Amino acid sequence: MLFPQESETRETKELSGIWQFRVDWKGEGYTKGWFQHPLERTIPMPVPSSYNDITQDPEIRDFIGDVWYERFFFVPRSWEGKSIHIYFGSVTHRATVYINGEKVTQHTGGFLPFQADITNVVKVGKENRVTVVVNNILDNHTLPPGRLLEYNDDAHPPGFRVQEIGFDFFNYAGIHRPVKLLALPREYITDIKVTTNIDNGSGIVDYLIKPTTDTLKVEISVSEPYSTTITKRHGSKGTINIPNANLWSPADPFLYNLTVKILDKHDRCIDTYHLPFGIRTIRVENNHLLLNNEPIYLKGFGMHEDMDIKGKGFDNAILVKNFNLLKWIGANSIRTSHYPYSEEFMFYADREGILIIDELPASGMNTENKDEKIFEGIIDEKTLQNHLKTLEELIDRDKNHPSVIMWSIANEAATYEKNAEAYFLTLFKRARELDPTRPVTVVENSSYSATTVSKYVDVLSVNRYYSWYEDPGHLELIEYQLERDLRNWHNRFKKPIIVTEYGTDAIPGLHSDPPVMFSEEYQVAFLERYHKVFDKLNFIVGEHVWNFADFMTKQSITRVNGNRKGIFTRQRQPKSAAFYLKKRWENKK
Ligand code: BDP
Repeated sequence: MLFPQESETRETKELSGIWQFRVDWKGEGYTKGWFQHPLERTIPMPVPSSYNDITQDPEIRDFIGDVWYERFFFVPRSWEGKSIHIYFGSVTHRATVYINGEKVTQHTGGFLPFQADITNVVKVGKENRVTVVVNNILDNHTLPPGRLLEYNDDAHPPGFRVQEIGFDFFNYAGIHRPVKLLALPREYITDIKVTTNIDNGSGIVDYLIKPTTDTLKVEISVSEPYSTTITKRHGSKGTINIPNANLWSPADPFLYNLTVKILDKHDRCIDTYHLPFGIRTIRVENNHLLLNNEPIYLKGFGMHEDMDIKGKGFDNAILVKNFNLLKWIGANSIRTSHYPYSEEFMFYADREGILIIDELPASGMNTENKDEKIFEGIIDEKTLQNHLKTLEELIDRDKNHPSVIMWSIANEAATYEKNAEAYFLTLFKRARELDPTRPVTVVENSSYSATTVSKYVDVLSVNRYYSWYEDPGHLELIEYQLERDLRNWHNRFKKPIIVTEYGTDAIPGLHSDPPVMFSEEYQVAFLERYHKVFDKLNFIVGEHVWNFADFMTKQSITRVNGNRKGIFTRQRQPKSAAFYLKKRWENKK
């Protein structure tokens, strides 16, 4: 599926704005046919946004179940004869979409786009109604997994239930990313795949174009920005050689343009799509991660899509601000912890030269119950099938982004369980089949000796919290414990390591010397000690601090209005550690 864009032959219409919204308190919307008529008793709700923090009603914030969204829109007369589609950047976690009361699609998975052909259900030149039912319930088969806990004891009133989650971010829900109408020609380009290689300074570009009908003529051309065409070819697949290519890298995120056209038998253009692409390679060799055959060291963060009021709702101001901060602090990479981010984010990363570890929404595949084995009957075949489907959707969406340098299959799963091995091996195989050009990893909090999975990764990814969750307050133990641990990982697997999480909560304005936990000084001292170890070990190829910014979580006794491990506050203001990191990263190659 291609990202919706305007072109010589394509039109889009944003359906973002204020929609009507109704909570289905009794779970009766489907049976009562709410989709058949305009919704009654609604309240206004912005799209895109999470709905949780918009009202003053705690029952809406913490609601479990279906909520209904609706808006009216015109399909202009000029769209007569076009192929008309509706695109959702993401709806979290499950969506059912109706147009004028007719069901057009449903989608499970809250962090990836979907699209439906609505040509036959929309009224052209008239007003139409779109209704979206959004469900936020997570179970053992969803990604991320969760469990609906229905209490049946004396301590809780009848019917009391909570959505249990094993991941550490607020379970925001709603229409989180832009909704768009697309008017395409009747025959159009459905997919483009570009992979690149380098040979003696030349860029080798393989392309594969899929039109709606295979027999349609395809024409492609490659150009440099603001410059003339370098080459023009016919055919839906081929290889282009670009001598003295400008390679894409964080230092110079150079993007070429690929213009794809399909032509009718008189060579008249039917459809045009413009894809920016970068020429670069990424691979692992011995202890190194090589970008364009040169070792690269990752400096950056695990992040979240998270903000005051809008929750996980996409916002251009936050997108640009986040990237400005990444640049300001000297970061060159991030991990999309713990789910795929918006497509807008991915395009922006291509442009800005930020490397991305692209993570699936598989966080929380573990249990705190020592007697339970989650990969024995809880996470099962059905979960695996859903995990595979989500992997396929992710690679399909993000395959052309030069910024994406690695796929992360999961975060902190119970990889020490025996059954985890076969589960993850299936996913690794599929990832490599779909994309043999990028390394694959799984982010671990297991020990080097217990994991059954890390032997299959290309790069080891480990999260470590010495002197925070382990031996809290004992900064002096960091070097001893961390060095020993990282050496053990390397000795067993002989692969490069990215420390994908390390960090402490820091409350801005809380100062303490000597440093104590939760102070800004403790966060700085903690990072300094970790960095001493990283700088000593030549198999460490990246440091991703947890987290870029403070973010909301479920309420708990270890969370002071969310997770405060941000280097920036939730409002994107720097804590002391931001200035320390800026100094380090600007000087570290
Ligand atoms: C790690 C998780 C991350 C949490 C972090 C923390 O991967 O999602 O937010 O710990 O506790 O275990 O701050």
